[in-house]
Amino acid sequence: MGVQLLLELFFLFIFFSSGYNSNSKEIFSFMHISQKGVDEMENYVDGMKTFLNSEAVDTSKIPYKRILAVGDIHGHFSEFMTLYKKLNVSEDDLLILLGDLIEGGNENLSMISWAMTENKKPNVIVLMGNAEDNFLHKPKKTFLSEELKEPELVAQVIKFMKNMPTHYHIEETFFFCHAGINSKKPLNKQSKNRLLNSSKKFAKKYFGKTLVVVGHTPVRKINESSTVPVKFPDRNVLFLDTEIKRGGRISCVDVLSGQYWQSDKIKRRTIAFLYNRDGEITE
Ligand SMILES: [Mn+2]
Repeated sequence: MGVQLLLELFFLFIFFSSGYNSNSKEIFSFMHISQKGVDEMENYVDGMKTFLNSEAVDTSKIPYKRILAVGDIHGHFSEFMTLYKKLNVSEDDLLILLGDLIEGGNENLSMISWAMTENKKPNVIVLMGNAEDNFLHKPKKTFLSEELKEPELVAQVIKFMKNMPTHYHIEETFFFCHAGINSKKPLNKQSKNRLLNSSKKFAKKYFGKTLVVVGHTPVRKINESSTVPVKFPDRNVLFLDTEIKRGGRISCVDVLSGQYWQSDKIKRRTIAFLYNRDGEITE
């Protein structure tokens, strides 16, 4: 007997044992859950429901269906694409990449080119990580210089990286940056260094009501056994780096629902696609 069938029997049991007093909306929600199956039911970040239901959170003014925050990608464009396809991003969604798009894998140019093209859309935001900042200060031979032979394209990439914002604020509810903050300072007065390089320590000292959403610190450093996004216990901080570089995955959380999705793990290290200067895929 499959898990799916067991699950449906379970919900049928709950449904009938709950009696016939339920209104039609509740009946629908039971059927909805049983159809979606066990995977999607489990894919919610622990503690996010509590955060979103707290009195301090007002998402009524936010004009998006989903706010999708994506953690560290580190040059793994093919794996990022396996995640991106699952997301079915539409114009009603806001997509935020939390930085560290490069350094680690060998699809840095593909990743940056994709980001440069997508960034032109009003509902896509690409934040700077310490990897982009490092590259701007001392470009390394092992990385983009190998892939980037055309000086014009190099110039475009550098210009794009220089203009990457370091953080993004949505109302008083959400604050996005690559690594973290100085908890003693207001969110709109943070230094670039803190935003890009903070260690996990900031989370303990942060008592704000705004949810701070970051990558950079691997989730296993927050919770040793975790391979999925983690909300810091009793604090409004969400960690998203599930370590694609070290056998993990790339993660995305919809901060309006707490639902998350993950990429495939790394299968092979080849360049699957290259984007040309017009943002078109070339094989
Ligand atoms: Mn980082």
